[in-house]
Amino acid sequence: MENIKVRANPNSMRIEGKDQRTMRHFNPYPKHGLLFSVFFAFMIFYGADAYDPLDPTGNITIKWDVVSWTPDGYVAVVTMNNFQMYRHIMSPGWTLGWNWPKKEVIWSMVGAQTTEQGDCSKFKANIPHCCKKNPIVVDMLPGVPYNQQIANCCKGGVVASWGQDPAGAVSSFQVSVGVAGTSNKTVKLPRNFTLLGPGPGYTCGPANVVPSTTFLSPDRRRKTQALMTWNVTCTYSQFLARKNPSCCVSFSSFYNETITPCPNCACGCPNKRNCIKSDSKLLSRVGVNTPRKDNAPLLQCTRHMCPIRVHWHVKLNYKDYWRAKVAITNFNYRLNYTQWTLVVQHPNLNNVTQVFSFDYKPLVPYQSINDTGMFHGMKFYNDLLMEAGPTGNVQSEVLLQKDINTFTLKQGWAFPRKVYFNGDECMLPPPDSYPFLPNSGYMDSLRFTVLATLVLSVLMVIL
Ligand SMILES: *[C@@H]1O[C@H](CO)[C@@H](O)[C@H](O)[C@H]1NC(C)=O
Ligand SMILES: *[C@@H]1O[C@H](CO)[C@@H](O)[C@H](O)[C@H]1NC(C)=O
Ligand SMILES: *[C@@H]1O[C@H](CO)[C@@H](O)[C@H](O)[C@H]1NC(C)=O
Ligand SMILES: *[C@@H]1O[C@H](CO)[C@@H](O)[C@H](O)[C@H]1NC(C)=O
Ligand SMILES: *[C@@H]1O[C@H](CO)[C@@H](O)[C@H](O)[C@H]1NC(C)=O
Ligand SMILES: *[C@@H]1O[C@H](CO)[C@@H](O)[C@H](O)[C@H]1NC(C)=O
Ligand SMILES: *[C@@H]1O[C@H](CO)[C@@H](O)[C@H](O)[C@H]1NC(C)=O
Ligand SMILES: CC(=O)N[C@H]1CO[C@H](CO)[C@@H](O)[C@@H]1O
Repeated sequence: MENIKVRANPNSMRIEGKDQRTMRHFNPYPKHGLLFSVFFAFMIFYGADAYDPLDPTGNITIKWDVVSWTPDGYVAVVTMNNFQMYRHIMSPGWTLGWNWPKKEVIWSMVGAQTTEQGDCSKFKANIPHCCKKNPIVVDMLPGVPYNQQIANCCKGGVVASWGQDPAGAVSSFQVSVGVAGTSNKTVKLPRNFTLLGPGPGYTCGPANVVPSTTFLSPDRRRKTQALMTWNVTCTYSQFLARKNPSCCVSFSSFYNETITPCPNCACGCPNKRNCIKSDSKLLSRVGVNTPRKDNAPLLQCTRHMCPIRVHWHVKLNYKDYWRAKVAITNFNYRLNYTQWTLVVQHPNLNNVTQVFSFDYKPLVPYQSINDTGMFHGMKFYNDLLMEAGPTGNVQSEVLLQKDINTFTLKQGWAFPRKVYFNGDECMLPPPDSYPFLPNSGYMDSLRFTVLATLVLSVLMVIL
């Protein structure tokens, strides 16, 4: 799969020079040019800030609902809502930490636990669940006894993305806090929230008291209200999560034999030290696929050294439609991607007619621009992207209706502007390396289409 041959064509040098120029002037957003320039300026100044242009309001909100006051504190239900459209928290799940402002302790928890108890030597009879000033909480694994569960708990910290599965985009636990305030006047909010999910990347704001949540009884006939509610909002920044991208994109087309590979070292070449060749004998060893505690990957050696490659192939050009093929390949021998998502930005996604073998959902982050969509696997069919190897890929085709005014095969128009895998932006090849239409572009592609159609009809007659 990985050994993509790029045909070197010395005759194309002159043409390439010319096209590079046009490519630089090619603006995929003619109408929104200013908007995007302002936006890029913003990105340069606030590069480290957690702002995702394709999901501008994406966040994880952690809500504490005090459901009862106790003699020395309170019981709260903590609910984590993942409002990010396409960034889920995959196994091994979230880790949530905070600091107690005073001498609070956790008497007990339901549906989650702290990783350490800390020093509870001050307590004689009842021993708290956790006495640390900075408790670190993790979800329980599925299958804990029923009396240790609450709704939306015990999923091993796995939380779906809002765009893929709103019902699964929530995780909850209950905490009983002692040596704390016992009324809405005396309670002190926990501080300095940290969220790992499962790696770094999230930054949490301060807790803020918000209007109390109202709950509807299961029969929906009675409303109850939390005694007090506070919210914490956490946002993700890929920049904080990792130095290098974690995926890259390659391109090909029916109108040019060139395959534009992922950029070299797209995901950082220091990885190369520990990579493993796809024909290595080590691969037949038992345990080579076993995930590590620290999630360290075992990558197949490639020129890009990315765990994920997304390939976009412009496959066919019909009269009113065109068709692209999308393939995602996993190069990590130690990771199965569950509930993976692929986000693509392309101006023609406003006219997606059919998506084969993936689910598709348009994302409309700005009311006026419908150019972004999310692909994800079909449940029980290809929502699991298997570890590197012969089964480590998923693929689909997309049929798009042409808008005659904008459709073109020139200047790389048919390739995506942005690609995200699991919420992280993938590195695209440099624009001047895109497969481009031979000079007599339109006629050639027409001839090719006619030829291809002819061959296809002949084949169909024969078969
Ligand atoms: C968090 O996301 C929700 C849902 O998109 C949005 O309504 C809310 O304003 C966001 N909060 C912040 C602080 O961005
Ligand atoms: C607090 O978080 C909940 C989701 O957990 C959200 O529905 C609510 O709008 C938030 N409140 C405020 C004021 O942000
Ligand atoms: C929270 O973090 C800030 C600095 O990051 C620190 O000054 C402050 O003491 C911390 N608060 C608590 C309660 O630990
Ligand atoms: C605190 O609770 C009392 C009733 O127990 C209520 O009247 C008051 O508005 C609450 N204050 C806040 C800040 O929620
Ligand atoms: C991936 O999933 C398959 C099937 O569920 C399993 O056999 C394999 O061990 C998993 N691989 C990893 C790396 O977890
Ligand atoms: C966006 O485009 C999709 C087709 O990809 C269409 O189904 C959807 O209705 C469009 N949404 C808006 C708000 O234009
Ligand atoms: C195919 O595209 C490449 C650029 O990636 C270009 O160098 C080459 O000349 C193109 N081939 C033809 C036949 O035009
Ligand atoms: C050819 C075609 O269907 N064009 C439509 C593409 O989508 C835009 C907006 O979503 C419509 O206005 C076009 O008619």
